[in-house]
Amino acid sequence: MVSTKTSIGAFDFDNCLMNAAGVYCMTRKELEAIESSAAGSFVTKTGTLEARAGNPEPRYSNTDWGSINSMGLPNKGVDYYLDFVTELQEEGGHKNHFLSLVGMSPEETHTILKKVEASNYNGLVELNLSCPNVPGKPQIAYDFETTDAILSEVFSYYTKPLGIKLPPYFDIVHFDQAAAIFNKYPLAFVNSVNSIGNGLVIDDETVVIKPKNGFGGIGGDFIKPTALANVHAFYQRLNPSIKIIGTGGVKSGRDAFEHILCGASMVQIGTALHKEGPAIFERITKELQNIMAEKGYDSIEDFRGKLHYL
Ligand code: YRO
Repeated sequence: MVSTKTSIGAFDFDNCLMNAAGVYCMTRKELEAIESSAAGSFVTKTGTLEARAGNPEPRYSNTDWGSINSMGLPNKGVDYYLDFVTELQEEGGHKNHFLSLVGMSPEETHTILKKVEASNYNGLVELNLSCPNVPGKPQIAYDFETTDAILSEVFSYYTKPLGIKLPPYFDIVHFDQAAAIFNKYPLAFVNSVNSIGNGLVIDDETVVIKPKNGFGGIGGDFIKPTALANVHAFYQRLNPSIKIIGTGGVKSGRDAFEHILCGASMVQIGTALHKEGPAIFERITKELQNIMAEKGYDSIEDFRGKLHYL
């Protein structure tokens, strides 16, 4: 039988497929549904220091090809998610998990990470770098000076396994510059990609989501080529100790196979999970296993990163 097991740092997972942050991960109930599905793990909705209601609805819309969202970071506050993953850790016998978090400012990010450092939670943390810094500046991950400063500060006090969630980059020089910064730090992983920012979807003559006059992050079919390029660009550039999580445009076993071929050790599902629900993990796992069996691969390490070039 072919296996889709994987690992990130010291953490093992029976399956490389899991949810992407923001989808099916707001409440304990949703997280429990991922936990009891065929997924290998879950990541929580990005938690901020205080709970947030997020933007006015409608703030998420499905399209034929994917989705657009401007949720505005609704979440129950980082303590809610930290308490839950710590509870599961201490109970034992559960999967390993990812706690996603970010502050509404670099100061708040450090406050949260110091809280996690001081807690009993020893699992993985995913720091969402697609977040506001100061008005008039781009999101943190598009401001390399700020990214470097935040990571430098974080690793002066944070000793537990930490990775970063990245927006897509679109220029080779940006891949080079970003990777040079990430390679300075003991990151457990980078996760590429968050939604492609600030798209606009129109139905007849009207936008489909209320916030930002309809502008929002794009997910689904159109983002797969961008996601694969980001996964492979970082796979080519990062220290081998920094694992890659591939996210973007995954709705079939073939899509997951391509992310792994580009170097992904774990593959996350967002838009398609939102459409199909947690039963998607069993379907895509079977599809991936079938492709692997046809090709004679026993484990994802047999083909991970082994993309062929012309
Ligand atoms: O709107 C969101 O909560 C959201 N949507 C995404 O597609 N990606 C994200 O990282 C987030 C949270 C962060 C932010 C976009 C609100 C700054």
